[in-house]
Amino acid sequence: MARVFSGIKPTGSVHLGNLLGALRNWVAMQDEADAVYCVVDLHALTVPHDPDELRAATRSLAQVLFAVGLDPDRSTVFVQGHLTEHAECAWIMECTASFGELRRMTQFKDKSDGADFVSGGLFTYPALQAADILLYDTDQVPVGEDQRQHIELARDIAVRFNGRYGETFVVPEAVIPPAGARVMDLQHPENKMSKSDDGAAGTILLLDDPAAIDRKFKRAVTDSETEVRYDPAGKPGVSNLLSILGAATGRSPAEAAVGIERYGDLKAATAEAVIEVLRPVQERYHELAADPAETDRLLAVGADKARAVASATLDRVRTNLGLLPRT
Ligand code: ATP
Ligand code: LTN
Repeated sequence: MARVFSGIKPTGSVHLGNLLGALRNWVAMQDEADAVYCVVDLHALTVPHDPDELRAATRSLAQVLFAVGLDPDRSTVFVQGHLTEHAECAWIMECTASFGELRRMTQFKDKSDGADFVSGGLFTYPALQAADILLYDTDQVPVGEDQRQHIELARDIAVRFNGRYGETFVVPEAVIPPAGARVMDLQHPENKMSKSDDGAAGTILLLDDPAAIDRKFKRAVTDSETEVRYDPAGKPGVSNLLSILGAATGRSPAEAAVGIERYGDLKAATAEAVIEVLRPVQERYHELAADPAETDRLLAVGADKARAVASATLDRVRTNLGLLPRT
């Protein structure tokens, strides 16, 4: 069975784009692959943060992952900072990547441009991500298009390390979902729905109540025509609603359009479908949130499973690198 690994950062709130574009796929892969999923809290340290908020966001994101259907018996779900192996391996990855490679990462350029404080960690972020992936002998990494460059770097690091020190790492590949899996902002349908627009009218949060969801869809931007038709270039707002309605009801956007004549009906149908998709997720989330000790227990089980794999890989890495064995 192929090993699949992916990670999600505990910053901002999980939204409908994360669910339909990524997390649903994570759930589906539990049955097809040996799936390992990680809440990457160490990656959240690259920018200044509040410790209480990080602690709460990390646990809450884990609860979201369990609530959407990740099953600790069928996959491994853990918190990156619970293992020492990730930070240790990241140093070795930093010494295997070149300065030039790290400097070419567009996410670093985007996030550092104009920032008051740029941490060293923001620069070496992709080396930690390579450690995440390579520690698990990962075959496939499901991510959004924006992460492709980081996965390419992880591949290059694996190939270089294997060439210098002998076969050590599996060379992973990115699995990018089709463009249809992209959920756009309801107010600015030319941009993807994003965590960075937390709370904004264009973002449906996973924990929004039905009234908020209804209101956000009612106010969604459409266009001055009246025809309900799937045409992402010509009608981005209407097409986004059709994609969401289709994804929420297991149909294509064009199928979702059948029988809907007016924009008002499209908005109402989409809101209803999204509310129905989110209802059971929210119920499970609130149950889990009421019992944080149970979440922590599940995460401890996940960390033990993850450590068994990661520590074996890291032992191999240390030996092949020529680090003196610990006795
Ligand atoms: P930010 O806005 O801070 O970049 P984000 O909302 O893009 O955050 P990430 O943590 O970068 O969220 O992404 C988690 C996963 O969700 C990734 O696999 C990403 O591709 C996916 N994802 C994020 N936004 C969308 C979207 N609008 N549509 C589909 N998938 C998305
Ligand atoms: N950088 C990713 C999150 C991430 C990740 C990973 C994804 C950290 N480590 C390993 C896949 C595999 C992001 O910002 N979405």
